[in-house]
Amino acid sequence: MPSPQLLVLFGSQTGTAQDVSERLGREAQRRRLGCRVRALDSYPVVNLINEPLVIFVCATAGQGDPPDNMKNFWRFIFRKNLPSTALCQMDFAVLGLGDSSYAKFNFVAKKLHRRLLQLGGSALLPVCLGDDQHELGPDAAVDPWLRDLWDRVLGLYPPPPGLAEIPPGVPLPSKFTLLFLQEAPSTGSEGQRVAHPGSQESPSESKPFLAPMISNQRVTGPSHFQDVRLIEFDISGSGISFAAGDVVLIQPSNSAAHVQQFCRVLGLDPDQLFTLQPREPGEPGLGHPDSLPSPVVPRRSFFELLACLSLHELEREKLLEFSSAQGQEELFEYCNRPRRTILEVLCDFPHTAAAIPPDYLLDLIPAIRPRAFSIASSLLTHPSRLQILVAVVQFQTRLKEPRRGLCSSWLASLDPGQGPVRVPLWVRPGSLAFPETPDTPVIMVGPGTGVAPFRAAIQERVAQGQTGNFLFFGCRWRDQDFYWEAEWQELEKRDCLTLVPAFSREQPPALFSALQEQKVYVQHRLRELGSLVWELLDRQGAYFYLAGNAKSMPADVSEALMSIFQEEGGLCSPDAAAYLARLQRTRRFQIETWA
Ligand code: 2AM
Repeated sequence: MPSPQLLVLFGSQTGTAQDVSERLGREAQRRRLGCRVRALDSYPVVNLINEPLVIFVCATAGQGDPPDNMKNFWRFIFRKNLPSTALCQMDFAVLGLGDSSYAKFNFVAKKLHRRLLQLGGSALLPVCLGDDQHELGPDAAVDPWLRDLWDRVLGLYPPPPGLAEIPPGVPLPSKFTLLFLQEAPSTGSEGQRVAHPGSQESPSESKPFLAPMISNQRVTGPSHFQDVRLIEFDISGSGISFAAGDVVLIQPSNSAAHVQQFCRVLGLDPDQLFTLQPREPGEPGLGHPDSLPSPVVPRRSFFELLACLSLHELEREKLLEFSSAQGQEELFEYCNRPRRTILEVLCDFPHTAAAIPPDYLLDLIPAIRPRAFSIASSLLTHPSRLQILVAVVQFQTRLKEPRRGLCSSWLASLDPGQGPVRVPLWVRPGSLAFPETPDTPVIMVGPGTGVAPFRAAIQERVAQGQTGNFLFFGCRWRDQDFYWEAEWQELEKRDCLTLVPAFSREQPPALFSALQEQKVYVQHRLRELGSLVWELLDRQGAYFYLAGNAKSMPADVSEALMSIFQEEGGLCSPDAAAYLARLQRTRRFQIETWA
């Protein structure tokens, strides 16, 4: 094993940072450098003091936050008592992945770079600022940075004499070995991977709880454009507990139709059980083809490996083009823009697909990531139950076949009326926290499925006798997508809730089609009730919450608040901005948005 061993540590939210890290691992292997690739939180951070060479690959999530799988590392590395020489033996480089349309662009990578310098580390290169907004995606910044990185690393640690680089067209050995099975393992890895009712441990990603689905009900009217589901799970005996604002993570599966198609294109027998065993300990293994991941947009690394494995001249040529630096624009047009799935790409390269050695499947295709949903019910009103509100994601691209969200479509397809259905899930704290005092008012703004966490909060607060619950809810039509209307009315009758609805499409049709601004949104209702909002915030110390679709709604609502502060509070514009910033700093203004 060549020395020193390179360590690549990643913090990844959507999988891009992991993908780039794995690419680094492959490039190291081609250069005959020993390399380990690990998620930051699965690496024992105290061992960093012995590492000579570390590349950190970090995404920045939402509002400048570190991704979930580096949160523990993040807390540790910023401890005040770490000596300034802690990492003086380490050469490091930080590769950031971010989105320049967010204010805190690559915040995590920049802050980490500074911190590693403070702790005595030596930077091999300036921090790399990968940008999702770049028309060629993050690779536009990552490619040249990686070239510089390898120059620096090989300058410091030249490869052993006589060992040439493995050229790009030659496949690296697969990370897994294939083992055919006669029958499903009863106590194998799959059996141990689920949390059993009554177990002491609370369910987690490595041990999800298989929750029985109790109901799956469409809550939008028949003529509504969107299929939205209220889904209820039984969590009795799971050890799962949660409070308002928490989120549930759900591990979806591929649809049976996709699995069948996948097996067909690859020439796999769907009834043949096999397992892929990691050559190195620490890699996850998978069993039945049902577990194979599917509709995600394949990345460049996928094309690189596919090109190496292809035996068909024409297909190989095209795949090589897609995996080259010059081919990135074309790859973007082919793959990212229409959001083509791995399965569709495999169908486009049938000769290559049919010849993929099965032991390469997990090198080629990433595991399906769990999806997070705001919990929409409270244990105080629905003991042993967990409810979510799911909009079934469906959109049209230039491809004829409509694009479907993997998790929401899978959930929608499950019908507990036809027989028992179990869904792997676990919960984690969300970013919303509600005041515990009995009479602090809360103003909640949640258009569409953004109302989900507020239903949990309202149920919890009403059950605890907390007063001052104000909900601004936005939907298109009173009779199509007004979730939980009867429940809200009941609470209003009991004086437990003030509901302010905003119907965006109930204006006279002539006016509506002529004037977009005739739409009534939650921010319009906020402005209308500006003096009440100001009174609640400024005099009564209210908390303000915002949840929902991340597009322009959060900015529009913040703008409405700013004008309320000016009109009702008499503040000038900079003071209104400072007022809003103070609310955010003191956690009296909290946001949870999703794409
Ligand atoms: P629309 O679809 O009629 O434009 C839930 O999706 C509700 O949020 C719908 O009534 C939707 O209206 C509305 N909505 C869309 N964009 C919004 C924005 N920028 N701010 C507030 N509400 C918005």
